[in-house]
Amino acid sequence: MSPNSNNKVFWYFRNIMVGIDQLVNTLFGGDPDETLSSRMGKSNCGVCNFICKLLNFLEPKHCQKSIEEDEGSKGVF
Ligand SMILES: [Ca+2]
Repeated sequence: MSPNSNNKVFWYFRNIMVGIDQLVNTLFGGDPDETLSSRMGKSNCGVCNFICKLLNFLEPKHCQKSIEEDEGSKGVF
């Protein structure tokens, strides 16, 4: 899915949210190219599993579907 003239406003705000998401992941020591959902989907930590379960109410299997296999190598922690 990519932006077109009919939904540019949607994509504008979606892109801002992804940017904020990746900034927060970076602040927590993660790869700046990876979203928190992808990182939590790969992780098995208790807090991550809890947050992913909450996100499942918004979108089923959100964290699993968000996993970016090619990202994460630049994370510090
Ligand atoms: Ca990415």
